[in-house]
Amino acid sequence: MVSATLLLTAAIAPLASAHFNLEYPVWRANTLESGTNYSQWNYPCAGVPPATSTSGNRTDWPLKGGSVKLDLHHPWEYLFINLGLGVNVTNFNYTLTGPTFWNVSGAGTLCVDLPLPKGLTMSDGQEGSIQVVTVGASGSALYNCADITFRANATTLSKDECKTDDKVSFVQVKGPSGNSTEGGESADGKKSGASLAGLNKVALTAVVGMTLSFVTGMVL
Ligand SMILES: [Cu+2]
Repeated sequence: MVSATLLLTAAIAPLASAHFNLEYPVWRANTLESGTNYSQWNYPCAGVPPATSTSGNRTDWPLKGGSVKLDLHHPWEYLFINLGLGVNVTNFNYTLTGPTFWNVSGAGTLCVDLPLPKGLTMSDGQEGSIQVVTVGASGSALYNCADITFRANATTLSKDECKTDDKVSFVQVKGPSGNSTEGGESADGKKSGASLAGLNKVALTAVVGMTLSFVTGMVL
């Protein structure tokens, strides 16, 4: 005989563990912690202000792009990872999952090395923020941000630190060009070369139109 309390606990547990963690670069704050005013439903950064010179997290990130590590708790989501430049970013106008976004399946760790869009050259000490957006079945989005400083001596995470779980995979949704590796237009109209380090290792099926190409066994 299972008690009503136990059943209720079992029903609530998935909600409590929902949403996602931005593990790297270190997020602005733990937006899943109770007792805060943060909510991942809030655009653009879950209600968490950016790091300042005296408070908050700011991670050194390589000049040409770096690692992004997520702990995903939902069975699937559409994923957008964006970059904005400056100390107090208001416009996350570069897409790092470009030219469109990813369709992610499976809960668990997703870790990828993301190159910057083509033509975007950073110098040592420049600041920016990474915004991670996930969209679920309802069309509502969840947000988390991490503040970064571009550093010439920063490196991507090691292979040991940056492993995607076997049960997690993603598909890059094709842009109108039908070729996800040749870049597209970002919000500000600049070319965003979407040359994904990881996807380049995989033979993508070039299909014209808004179609999906399945990527399995991502080892990044
Ligand atoms: Cu959730």
